[in-house]
Amino acid sequence: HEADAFRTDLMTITRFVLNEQSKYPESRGDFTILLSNIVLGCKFVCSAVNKGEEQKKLDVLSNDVFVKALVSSGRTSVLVSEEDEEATFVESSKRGKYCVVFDPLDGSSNIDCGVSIGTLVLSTGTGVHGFTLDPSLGEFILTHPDIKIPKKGNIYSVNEGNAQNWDGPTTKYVERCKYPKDGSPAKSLRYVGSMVADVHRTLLYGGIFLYPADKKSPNGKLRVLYEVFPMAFLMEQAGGQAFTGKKRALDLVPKKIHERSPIFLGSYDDVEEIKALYAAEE
Ligand code: AHM
Ligand code: MG
Repeated sequence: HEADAFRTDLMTITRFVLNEQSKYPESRGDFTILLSNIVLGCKFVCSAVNKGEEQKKLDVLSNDVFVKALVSSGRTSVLVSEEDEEATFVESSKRGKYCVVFDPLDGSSNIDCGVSIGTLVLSTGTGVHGFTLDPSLGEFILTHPDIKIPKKGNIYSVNEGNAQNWDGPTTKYVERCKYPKDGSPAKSLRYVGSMVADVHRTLLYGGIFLYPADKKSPNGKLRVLYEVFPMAFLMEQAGGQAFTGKKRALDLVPKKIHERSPIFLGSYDDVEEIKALYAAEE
């Protein structure tokens, strides 16, 4: 049966990346080795979360595991973690060619109440592919090949508690989500408060995720290197868009490692609408 063939032909994340790698004759497998160490970190986070480690410890533990796994891969030269003030420069005997920037565990305020905090989807520039950890196998298996975000969605996702401090275009956009002028149905609001979970839902169901600038945080909250860039890259690879309020998010050039930026990302048409509102302001 076709279904059985699919169930028994397991596409692990390592097999997937080796397949991709074989398309580039000059590649030497460095990325595959790097990724298998990242995957180890992801498995650790999963097991620690399931054991019910408390939040504080889990952040620190996850960061330690990622840093050690990445250094020991022998494929990295600079590590920049959301958890560490300074970048880590790998000692020369273990140095490789990759620079890795990461947030070891996103949405940590959600840990203690068991709300979702982690997903792993992968893009190496040839679409977005979703892998699910099968705990009995201890392997990430390809479950969502070539994810494409719906062109338009009916969900908006934002922390509305900040509404009193928003700028004009954001206020107008959210108002339109609730009271559409063109006769279309109002959008639904969904906000987990873990960016990984909110963006994951946006990828699969469509819609828009916003973390705008506001009077209290003129640069927004989310960090360019670990939150804005990776999610913007995934969105574009899935056929959506990511906008900062001024420009395409991937055109940002950060000046410091922990820099923040406002972000609007999601379905192509929904992001077009917010872009138009910002353009009208100028
Ligand atoms: P954190 O680094 O404290 O975990 O903050 C990052 C998280 C994101 O996952 C999420 O999108 C955002 O903060 C939610 O912020 P807020 O609570 O202001 O809505
Ligand atoms: Mg984070």
